[in-house]
Amino acid sequence: MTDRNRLRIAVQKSGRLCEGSMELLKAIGVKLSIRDRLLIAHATNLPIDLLRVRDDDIPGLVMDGVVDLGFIGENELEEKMLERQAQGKQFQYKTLERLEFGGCRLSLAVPNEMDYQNVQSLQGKKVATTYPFLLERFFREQNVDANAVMLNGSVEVAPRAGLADAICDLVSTGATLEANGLVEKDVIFRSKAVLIQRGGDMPASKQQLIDKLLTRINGVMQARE
Ligand code: PRT
Ligand code: ZN
Repeated sequence: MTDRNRLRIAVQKSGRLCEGSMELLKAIGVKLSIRDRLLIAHATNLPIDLLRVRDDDIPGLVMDGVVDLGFIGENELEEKMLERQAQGKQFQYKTLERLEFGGCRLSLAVPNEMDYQNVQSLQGKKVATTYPFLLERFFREQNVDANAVMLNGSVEVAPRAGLADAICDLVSTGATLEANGLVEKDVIFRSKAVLIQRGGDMPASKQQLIDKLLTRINGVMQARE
């Protein structure tokens, strides 16, 4: 069981944000005893519990106030915010710090052979993505009438598989696009990992601990500049 008086922080259990989040926690002096299969890890020197989950779950856990803080990519956070807005659900949170890891961009990419002038070239086309809300917002802003096709994985093979005409996916080095015969055309969102806090009142003791962690994070980030 967890104690509600302890600060609860959600981190990605494994994946691209895991190492950066865990390294930062270590650098600011949070000592953790992690047992690989367990969802919860306790800090041994501070009243902090870590919830180790899939990154997709983190924005919701913070917005529902289930955890106090979360490390998450802005892409996932903004998508969840738009999704909740569309559903009329609450999406309160506060960004405490933009971090120096997890950098990537959400980009439109098309097959090498496609005649693409600008985003208007996608009029009436199908675009595969894991981020339909971010993509549809971009299409609305650009006055393009195109269809977002939701895929949770293998987005980059969708055009070859005949599922879509183009894709909108996260890119960091560009190697995945190139390996799949795709060219990056428009960046629709730039993302980094952020540390977010839930909305609502925070007990004074927890807020003091958050402030202490933030001061240390700023110190670590300055030292790394
Ligand atoms: O299991 P879980 O749900 O927790 O993890 P996940 O598989 O959903 O996420 P994960 O670990 O892949 O990514 C977590 C977060 O890392 C993303 O939400 C982004 O904020 C950030 N991030 C940074 C990236 C990338 N860079 C990235 N390159 N997320 C995914 N990619 C993928 C991209 O989707 C594509 O398949 O990497 C491929 C492209 O990489 P390049 O280098 O070939 O361009
Ligand atoms: Zn995920």
